[in-house]
Amino acid sequence: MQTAQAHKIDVPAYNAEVARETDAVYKKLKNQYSQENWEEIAPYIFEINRLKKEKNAAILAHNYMTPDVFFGVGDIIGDSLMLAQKAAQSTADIIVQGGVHFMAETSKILCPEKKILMPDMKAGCSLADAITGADIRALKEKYPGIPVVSYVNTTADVKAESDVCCTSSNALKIVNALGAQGHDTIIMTPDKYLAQNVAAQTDVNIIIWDGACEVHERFSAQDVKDMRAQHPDVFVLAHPECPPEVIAESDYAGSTAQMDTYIKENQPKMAMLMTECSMSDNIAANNPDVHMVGTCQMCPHMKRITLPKILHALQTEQPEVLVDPKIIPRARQAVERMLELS
Ligand code: CIZ
Repeated sequence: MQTAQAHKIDVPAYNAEVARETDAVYKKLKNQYSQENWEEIAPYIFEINRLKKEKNAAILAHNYMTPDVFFGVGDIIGDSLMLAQKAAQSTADIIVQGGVHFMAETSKILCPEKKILMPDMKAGCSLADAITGADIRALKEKYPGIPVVSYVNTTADVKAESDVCCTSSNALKIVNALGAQGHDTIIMTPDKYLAQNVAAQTDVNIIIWDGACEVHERFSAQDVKDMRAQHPDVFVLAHPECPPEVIAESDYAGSTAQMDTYIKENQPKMAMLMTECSMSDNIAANNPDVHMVGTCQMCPHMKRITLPKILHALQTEQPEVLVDPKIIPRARQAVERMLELS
């Protein structure tokens, strides 16, 4: 048996059965893990996948999970909203959230009957931390009648106080739909850059909250210029949580799901993603003909979710994410309103 230091977890040794069960994934990830690395990783993948079946559990793996988690144990992969929606449709009793805490709350909001496990409760988000339910109530008092649109990267409490949620892929649609309903002004929280990027594309006036993603705000327009100087043919895709000057220098702006689809469908020869590092690794594994280059930024919260912690959560069925049942219906209403409007 091997032991993971973080949680002193016993896993089977790397043997012929483990190799057989994990070989298909390793073939995909050969460029990312040495054989030696893989022999440490594969027993966790094997044991997690075994335990998932035994406990009727499903693992949600966000696009920012490392490739071992994303490809090795993820049952549902994608962006946070899609993960929560598919979790609600699944027949699993237990959901393990490969992602950050607000995502686990979103899963609980959409499937309150399921047990939602969070492998590391400290996996937070600078955007979710940037605003509280009390802040939204204060905004509503200050600007009566102005609808509040909150990004899905928020706590359940914030969603419950908001009129409608948005994702980075549908934010513009939601704002324009509210505009078409006669609202010439809306409040957008908590991401100032997403709000500025939407404001540049709409006539609706946007009151902007001062939050930012600690990962995406680190990118600069100079990063793009430097990469183009080295690789004039590079195709640059940026996440809308990046500052507007980064978006202006890029060839395409979109959510993680939109970037993924763009690369799949267009197969640029060379691409750079202005987003979290693991997204580039996962895209590279899925698109071997696209040469991924450039800089990326690591999210320290996403990187808290590791195979040993996922295994520990599954074994102990802890820690569980709970949301106040009084909050759930109102938070769900804001998510459902978003789905109607988009
Ligand atoms: O909602 C998500 O999953 C995040 C954090 C970003 C995106 O673009 O998918």
